[in-house]
Amino acid sequence: MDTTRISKKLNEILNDQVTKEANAAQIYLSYGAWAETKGYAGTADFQFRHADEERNHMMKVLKYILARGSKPKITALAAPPKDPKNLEECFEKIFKHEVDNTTAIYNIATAALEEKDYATWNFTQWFVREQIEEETMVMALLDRLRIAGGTNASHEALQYFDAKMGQKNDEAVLSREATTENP
Ligand code: OFO
Repeated sequence: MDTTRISKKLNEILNDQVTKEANAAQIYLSYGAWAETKGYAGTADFQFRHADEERNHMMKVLKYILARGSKPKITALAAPPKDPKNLEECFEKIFKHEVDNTTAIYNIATAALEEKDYATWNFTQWFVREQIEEETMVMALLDRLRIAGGTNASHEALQYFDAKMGQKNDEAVLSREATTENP
């Protein structure tokens, strides 16, 4: 008796997502290594923490495929992109990467809805929220870099930014959690 509870198509795109999350971890790892060699130890910590988060996302999708009675396929990973030129470019590339990942999550949600696979649609909602958080967090970091002077930022400003990255709480506050007392 076949107990598989996801279609072939959804199985494939969920599998692609396992690879995508693992690739994302490689990107953060490689940017972390770049940051540390440039002396940005706090930013490197941030990237390394984030590499772990991406691996956790990979595990969630992998476990979901298993839980729905199918078998995930583990594939080779892509080489990470080349090193950024500076911190601003680093976070711009990360932002683009996150938006690209959001599109991939939306594609899974859309395919799940088309198939009336509400279990998979429900599963994707955790990721939809996670992507809002990640995009919000990176946008805030880009704002801080721009305020510090962008590519013309002084060493002192970059040092301050980097020190904050080391201690940073990586969670962004979602707009749905805002109140008038705590906007
Ligand atoms: Fe997996 O959340 Fe970022 O990409």
